[in-house]
Amino acid sequence: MERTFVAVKPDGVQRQLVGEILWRFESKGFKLVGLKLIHPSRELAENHYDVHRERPFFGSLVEFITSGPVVAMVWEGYGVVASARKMIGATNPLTSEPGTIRGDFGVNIGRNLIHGSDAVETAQKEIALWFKDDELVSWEPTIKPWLYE
Ligand code: 3AN
Repeated sequence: MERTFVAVKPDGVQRQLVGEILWRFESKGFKLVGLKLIHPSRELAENHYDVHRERPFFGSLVEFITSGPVVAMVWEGYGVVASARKMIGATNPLTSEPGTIRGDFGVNIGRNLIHGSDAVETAQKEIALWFKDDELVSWEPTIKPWLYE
């Protein structure tokens, strides 16, 4: 069973899209196993975006992600890493497909609302960076939903 890291960025929180975004992942059938509101430190933001350190937008990216609270979450389910990326949409919201989160709610690449891990390995690293072990909860629904064969 896979897990992925998803974060509603400060623009998504301030535009009050947290409920909408949670709803999309819940109703798709993924299981919430971690959730917190956190104002990220510069150190956390720089670690999270380490692969972009040499990119021209690194400074403004870190500035933005540390500018306010972020909703950090971990979702679990079969194929959740790739599926979450699909639900989130392309990096630039102007070209993200309608029906995706960025495609439905965004217009600017620097304000693209949400982050989702790009691969299973990245997800493991990001989950470990943002969450302590005891902040993640493994649970089984009492009533089995009709999601899987
Ligand atoms: P994604 O979040 O779709 O995986 P990445 O990993 O390529 O996209 O980029 C990480 C973040 O950096 C994006 N979510 C976006 O906020 C920002 N970013 C990427 N490319 C640009 C760009 N050309 N100009 C400004 N910000 C960018």
